Amino acid sequence: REQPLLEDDLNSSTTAPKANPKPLVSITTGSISDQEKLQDCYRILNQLSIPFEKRITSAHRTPSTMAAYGSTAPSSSIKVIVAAAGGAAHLPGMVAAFSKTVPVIGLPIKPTIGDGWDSLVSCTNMPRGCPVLTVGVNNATNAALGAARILAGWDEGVQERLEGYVDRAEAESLENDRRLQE
Ligand code: RP5
Repeated sequence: REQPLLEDDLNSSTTAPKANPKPLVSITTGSISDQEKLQDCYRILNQLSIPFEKRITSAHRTPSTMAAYGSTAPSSSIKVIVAAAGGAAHLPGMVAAFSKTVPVIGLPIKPTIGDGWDSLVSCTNMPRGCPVLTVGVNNATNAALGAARILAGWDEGVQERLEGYVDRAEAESLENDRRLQE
């Protein structure tokens, strides 16, 4: 797992987030068994002070709940959905179908059988008209940063904190390069 970034940048933020804000990002997994793979996503959203909610809505076990979840998203505070599932990963596509206008980031989870290719193509091979913006298998970091980039388009506070995160990551990489050459 990556080391935490951004603590100093958060402290220097001039656009403070509100206390107890409504969630801007909703993260749904298909199963409780996916939760351990989502930890980097939760950590980064917390670092960026982006309010989010966690759900478990299964396209197969709780299809009615999943449909209601997707259908009500456009009229809620939610601006981005991260949908994570493994194997027969129908959840991201079905949530995208029901939510109609909300950007859905698909996070393919590596299943217990296979390397996650099935999860990946389940997210990417959507029919025209119903996009799932897909990150790499188990790449919860990029799911969080992708959501942050979408929000940064209209939220100056998120933009500021995300810039801090990216700048810190660049500084860390340059420092690693310098140490390697010592
Ligand atoms: C998918 O099936 C879930 O997203 C999970 O990745 C996979 C296996 O689920 P469990 O059988 O572990 O609950 O729906």
